[in-house]
Amino acid sequence: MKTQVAIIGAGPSGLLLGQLLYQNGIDNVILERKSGEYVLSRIRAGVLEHTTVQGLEKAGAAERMHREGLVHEGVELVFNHQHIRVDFEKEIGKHVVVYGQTEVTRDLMDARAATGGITVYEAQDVALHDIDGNQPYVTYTHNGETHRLDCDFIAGCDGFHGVSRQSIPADVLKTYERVYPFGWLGLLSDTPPVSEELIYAKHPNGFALCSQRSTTRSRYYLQVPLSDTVEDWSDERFWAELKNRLPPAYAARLITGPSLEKSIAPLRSFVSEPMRYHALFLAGDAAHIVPPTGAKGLNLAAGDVQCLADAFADYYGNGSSAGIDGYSERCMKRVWAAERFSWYMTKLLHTFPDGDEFEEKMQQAEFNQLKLTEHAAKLLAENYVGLPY
Ligand code: FAS
Ligand code: PHB
Repeated sequence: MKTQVAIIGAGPSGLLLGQLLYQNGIDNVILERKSGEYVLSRIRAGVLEHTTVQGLEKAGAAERMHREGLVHEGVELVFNHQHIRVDFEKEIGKHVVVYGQTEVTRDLMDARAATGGITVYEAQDVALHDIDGNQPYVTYTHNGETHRLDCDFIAGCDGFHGVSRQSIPADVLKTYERVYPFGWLGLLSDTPPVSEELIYAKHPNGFALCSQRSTTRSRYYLQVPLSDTVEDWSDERFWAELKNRLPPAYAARLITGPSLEKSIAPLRSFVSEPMRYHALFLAGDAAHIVPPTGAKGLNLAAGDVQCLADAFADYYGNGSSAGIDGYSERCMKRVWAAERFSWYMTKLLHTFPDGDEFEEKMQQAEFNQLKLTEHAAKLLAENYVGLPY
């Protein structure tokens, strides 16, 4: 089989890239290790920046998001029961849309199926070949048979544990990493959200986040030690600890119910440079990871992919390689800005096991800055709603 761009991974990055390439008349094939059902079963992000909304509109996959997504014009920060509301519309005249990654993925899958785009699910043993030569190709096995996919370029959209980043020689790749000494225990429930807007709460016991998927489905998170497992946390224990960490007024009106899903995600900041190696281009979690405190992971991926689609459109449409040659440098500016913001929000709102009283005072002073100075709140709003790609 031959195509112009071979895409590895059918998460949001791969699917959005596939759609944007289709819109530009660029042939592409997606190879995904798991089944479509498995990909949809993963509960992840919930907040879409305006550039991600634009990407879905360009991909022809925004109709249900506009119909069902919830426009949020602000967010609440609670610091040991002191409140701040950061008003996006007042500070920067923009908003975010709350719409689950699962639904984004479903919409992109449906849009791709409507175009007849080829996605090979359960493609095993994907391997990249001749990426620094003049005849790059990918091999994989499917239903016990080995296949070869010849291509001009390979887009590594296969996430943090994928094969693409590992295909770049170690002496070429530079990586940066910070692993945080805690994880997030997430719970999904068919209960009405405790508040209209998201609440990021810092408490001596640890961080808590109140998010949502709709007016009847909520998503909550608790900071937990890395040694904890989901089995340590019954629904009852989760709800009781969430109430501990929320201000009394919210705790009193929290509606609890059975969990639909519970999982623990580790938190790390990670960047690998460059995001291009000859015919191979990395996008999304394959290239970088952010702690979810800044709601950036999915949105960074969407920004990478829009850059990459523009670059391929320039190459195939105008014969210019300026976009693909400048891809990594252009993405890195936004990636590092998002890494900084996600690290900042994580440092501000979590209780660090090795933190001392000085750290606590620094967190309180930072929170006071947000409460008392206009430009601090404006800067947070600009970063949360999303920087241009
Ligand atoms: P993904 O990891 O989503 O997709 C990569 C795809 O490639 C997967 O389907 C995988 O099966 C496939 N793949 C991997 N190796 C392969 C191989 N060798 N061959 C073929 N296919 C292969 N972000 C937020 O903004 N907010 C959150 O709350 C949040 N929570 C998260 C919770 C967890 C547990 C995780 C892991 C991430 C979370 N994220 C969150 C970040 C997440 O949303 C990512 O940013 C987003 O999924 C990035 O999308 P992709 O780059 O497509 O990577
Ligand atoms: C979510 O709804 O899953 C979510 C929202 C905001 C975050 C992280 C996760 O910062």
